[in-house]
Amino acid sequence: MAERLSSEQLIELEHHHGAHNYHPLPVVLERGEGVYVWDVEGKKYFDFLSAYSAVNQGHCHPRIVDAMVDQARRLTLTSRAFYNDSLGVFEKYVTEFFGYDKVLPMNTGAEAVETAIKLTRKWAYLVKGIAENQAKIIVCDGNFHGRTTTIIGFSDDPSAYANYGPFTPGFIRIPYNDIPALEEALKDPNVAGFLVEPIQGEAGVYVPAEGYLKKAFDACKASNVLFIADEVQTGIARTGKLLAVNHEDIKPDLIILGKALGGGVFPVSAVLANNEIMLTIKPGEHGSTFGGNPIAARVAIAALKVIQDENLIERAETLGNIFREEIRKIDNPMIELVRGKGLLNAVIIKPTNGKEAWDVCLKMAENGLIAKPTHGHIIRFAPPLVITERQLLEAVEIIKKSILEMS
Ligand code: IF1
Repeated sequence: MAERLSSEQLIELEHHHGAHNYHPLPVVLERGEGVYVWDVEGKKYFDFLSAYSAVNQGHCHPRIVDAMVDQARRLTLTSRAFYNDSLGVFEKYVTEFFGYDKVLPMNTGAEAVETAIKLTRKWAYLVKGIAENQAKIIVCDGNFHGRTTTIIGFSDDPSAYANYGPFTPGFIRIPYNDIPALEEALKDPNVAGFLVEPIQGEAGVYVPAEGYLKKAFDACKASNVLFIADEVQTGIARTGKLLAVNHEDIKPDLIILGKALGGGVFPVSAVLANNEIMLTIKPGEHGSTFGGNPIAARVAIAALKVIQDENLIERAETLGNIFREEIRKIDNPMIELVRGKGLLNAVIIKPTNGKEAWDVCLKMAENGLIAKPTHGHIIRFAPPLVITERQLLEAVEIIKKSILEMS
């Protein structure tokens, strides 16, 4: 039996042998099931991060794990040089599930965002008729779309872009949730697309004003500009609708999916679009070794079936309302406000007595719930959507207890 290493020993291994590109909470996990995870010492926690919304269906969902294992025993990877018996089945399923003509499968969210950028530029030159290399894409302050050099190039977060230049040209950044700023930017005839998160996750679950998405969509359509929704984090039922854009009456030209499309077990991402946009890319003009592989295809079908069969959209809506209502009842100066949609929520923590969000997260971990701060003073709370009301209320008690123990 291999020697069991302690949390401290495992943390030391990562510190010594791994890049220091993260600063994790000092919790070392070894098992996950549904809403729970266990550390190597056997301590049980509620997972309230869900791997940043990639584990919407709960840890190690049996149907999704079975789909992965069954396929892995039969055929794992063919590349796209040949056909296989899974990709077309997935493509039919996912395009009908979301209501688009076609899908371009990739692996990570950033790859899907890059794919959407390339599709938008192809469409700009081949359909809209913008002059070669002049296409521009509008993005928003506070955006987070991934970590590639092109994507960080249009970020306004120094920790994302500092000392990584030079960057890809062709992006215009405007304030989020600001229609006049968008209308002004849309006057540029070389604008091809508007890339936006329906709710800004990393920015601290920034929910735009009611009607913002519809007004933005209409403004884009009036200027023959593509509306590109990044639903990598907000999609797949997380905000109480199948897609966060479904809270308003719009149909984006491109939908970017990732994270929970892979059911928390396998990297699966995709871009959905109709033929006029999707067919601008011809054979050999874009691709990926693992994009659309048989395991990803079978896992994604199972991941979406679980969303449907277990009514996770309605559950996120109902339990999200309960969560925000219960947190708002906590009468404590550390809790400035709670905001979100469905089970994508964030609590703004007011530093008090020298304690801040990080300290609250350490205390919650002690009390059996893991979550992580973003931008210093905001704690994101995003449990797997399979959480029950009783479990949610139990978790709220842990949050309340931890806050009260802070002061
Ligand atoms: C990290 C943040 C969240 C995303 C949206 C694309 C991607 C992401 C809206 C790229 C990824 C992840 C990345 C991960 C932490 C997490 C994150 F804090 F970084 F910003 F969720 F808010 N679009 N978000 O949220 O998808 O390539 O990672 O599969 O980089 O630390 P990816």
